[in-house]
Parts: sequence; C-alpha cells; structure tokens
Amino acid sequence: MRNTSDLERIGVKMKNNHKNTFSIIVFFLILTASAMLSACGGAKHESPAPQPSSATPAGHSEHGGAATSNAAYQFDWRFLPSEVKPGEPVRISYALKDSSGRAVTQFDEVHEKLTHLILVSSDLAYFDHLHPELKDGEFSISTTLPSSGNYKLYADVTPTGGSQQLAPHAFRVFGDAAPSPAPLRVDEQSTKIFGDLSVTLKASPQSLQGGKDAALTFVLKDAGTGKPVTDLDRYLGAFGHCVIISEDTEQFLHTHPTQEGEEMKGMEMKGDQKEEHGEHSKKAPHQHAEMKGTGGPDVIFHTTFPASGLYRIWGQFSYHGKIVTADFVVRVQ
Ligand SMILES: [Cu+2]
Repeated sequence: MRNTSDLERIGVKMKNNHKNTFSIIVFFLILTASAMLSACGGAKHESPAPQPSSATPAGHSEHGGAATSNAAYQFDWRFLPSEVKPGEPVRISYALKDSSGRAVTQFDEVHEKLTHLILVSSDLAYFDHLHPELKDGEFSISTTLPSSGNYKLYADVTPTGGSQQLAPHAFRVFGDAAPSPAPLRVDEQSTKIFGDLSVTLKASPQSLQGGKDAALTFVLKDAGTGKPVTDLDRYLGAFGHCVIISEDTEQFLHTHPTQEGEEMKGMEMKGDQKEEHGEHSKKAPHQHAEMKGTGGPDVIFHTTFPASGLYRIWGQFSYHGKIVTADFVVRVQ
C-alpha cells in the first residue's frame, strides 16, 4: 500500500453542520460495460459520470460554482505513457467537464482530500486508495501496476457548488504473462491478520441479503498483544473507511463508520449529504486527540448491498501511525 505516507497530512476537518448521519454510501451501476475492455490506447477517454443513487440535490447549490448538482459531468482520462506496462510508472490523470464542456477547477474537500481514487485489478486482488493532486484543473498521480491485465479506477470528486461525482474507468496493463485472474473465494476465516491488527469481520445479518440493510463490524485487536484496540488514529477524518466492490466490478460502495456518536456531529461528511460551507466552515486539523468516539475495538459500517453475489470488502484503519487495509470476501444472497 502506498498511502501510508499520507498519514502525516491527516487532520480533522470540523464543520459547522448539523448532520447526524455519519455514513455516506455511494453506489453506482456502470452502464457502459464496453468501456471495461477498451485499452487506453493514448486517446483521451470520456466516461459519463453517473450520479450516485443516493445523491440528493444539494441544498446549498445557490452558493454557485462551476456546476449545479443536476449537471451532467464528464471525466476525461489520460495515461502517460498511453500504453501502461507492468512494473513501469504510469501517470494517471483525470479532469472534469461540466455539461457545457467547461473544465471544472474548483472542488470541495471531502474527507480531507479534493479527490479520492480507488484502483483495483479486475479480479479485485489488487487494491489501492490514492489521492491525486489537482493542478490546472486536472488530477494526476503516478503509480506502478504490478502485473498486466485489466484494472479499474473509481474516481470520486465533488465540484464546488455541485454534488459528488463518481466515475469508473477501466484500463489495461499490457505485457506478456498476465497472471490468470484469481477467482474470488468467500473467506472461511472471519479473523485475519493485517499488519499490526488482527481483524474479525462480523456481518449482520449473518446471511447478507441484496437490497437489505447490513452492518459490517470490524473487530480490531492488536496482533501482537491480542488486546482489543481502542486507540485507532483518525484516517482522513474518520476512524475507518470501507470500500466494497462487486465481483464483476460494476458496483462500488464507499462508506464510513456510523457509530461515532455525538462527538462526531461536527464532522464533515459530504457527498450525498452536502451541507453548507463557506464562512461557517473551519479547519481544526489537530483536534483528533480531543475527539472521543470509537477508536476501536468495533468499527461498524452500515451499507446496503445492491444485489446478490460475491463482494470484496476493504476496511482501512490507521493504527499506531500505519494504514492497515483489511480485506474480506463475502457472499450476498
Ligand atoms: Cu481517499
């Protein structure tokens, strides 16, 4: 994982809003499966940005900005070099255009970043959570993919004055000897060791159902001492982040813990829960020491799996200064 180095920049962004729900759940269906197999080939790729299904029109779009929440946005993707090779750095870039074709240059920070980018291999064996930098209206970041094959990106941005935008983009890494995709297997062990954490995933209901509410509880113990963890660090403004992707990579959910109690009332959780911003917002980057809430041992994510099938779940936590990514495969009936 490469995001360990982000830790130094972690802070807590406080906001004078009045939300009492702490999870954003975003999910979208990719209607253009054809894009999945298209190689990047050097050309710019445009993929429509589906509105997340849970997005409600932002109540404060009168603030103005680059776009309204109802605008249709387009993402332009670029890869340099255009032919991505395993083991060789590639610069991945994306820019957003509004419905009139204008480049969007102003974005809101959500979870302390202007954008979040999830990168997976099409068999979900590879996972990365990246934070590209914005420059001249374009987000970009360099990374190196370990092996050839098909990959998928999920970019998440919130244009200022608009609503959260999510865009999937598939691309191929060229090279011989692409490893054959590893089929997903439901984890038989519900407890696994990841870095310094022993992580148990508990699903409620135990038999997950498509279309029904579910709670995923990550129970965290110190892998060395076996003691329950109660001192998680905040990672990008939350005690945990959870990304869920379906086996066919068409469904993507990103959620945050829901249990953090009253102490969390001021936390910024944007996306579909857009709240007012501007003069009321204030940054308090060093407040996490004072914040209560639950830094373990249970970190609970509420979500709704859109349909039956296999899903891979990645829970991300910061423990003793290191990002730990704990992944499990579950079956949804
Ligand atoms: Cu992120």
